Amino acid sequence: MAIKDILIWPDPELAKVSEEVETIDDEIRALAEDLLETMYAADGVGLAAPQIGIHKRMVVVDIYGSEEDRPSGEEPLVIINPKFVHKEGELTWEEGCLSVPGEVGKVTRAGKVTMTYTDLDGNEQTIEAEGLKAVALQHECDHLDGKLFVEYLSRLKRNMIKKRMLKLKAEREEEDAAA
Ligand code: GNR
Ligand code: NI
Repeated sequence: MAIKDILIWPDPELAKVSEEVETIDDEIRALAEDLLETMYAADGVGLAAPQIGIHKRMVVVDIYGSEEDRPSGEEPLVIINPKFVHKEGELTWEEGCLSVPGEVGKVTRAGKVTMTYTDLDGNEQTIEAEGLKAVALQHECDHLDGKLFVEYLSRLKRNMIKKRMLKLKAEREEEDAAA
């Protein structure tokens, strides 16, 4: 298990389309552990593999954000090769993204979704979700297609965010060079 660095937008790695997972092996099980650990360390409610530079169609979601706050019986979702089979309604949510730290923006997505995916045991699963869970599933799946929530914002807002992210990245690079 390891906490991985999360890529910051804009980064060409975040814009790539991720590849289907063919077999669930030790590498995939280790990736699931890393995604969960990295998500919890960053206080996120979801994380997609491409955010840590791994272009596989795999995401984790835990809308409770931490193991302490999660009701008993609920487990974090480890989702492999997700596909939406149904979307309905609309829901506008103020979204953030661990790859766009400190920024938020309103995004309108489907309000209710049905998704199929493969779990870590190789079983096909179907889940229905609404509210934050539906938002998070759609946000994470967008990452697998190289899409971030900033793409739903106005060009003006997106450009302001891009400037701040470039500044943040430059500052971090300076810190790393000094270390
Ligand atoms: O932690 C996260 N919070 C969040 C809040 C509103 C809508 C979507 C999200 S997902 C985000 C974690 C993340 O960036 N996943 O890719
Ligand atoms: Ni995100």
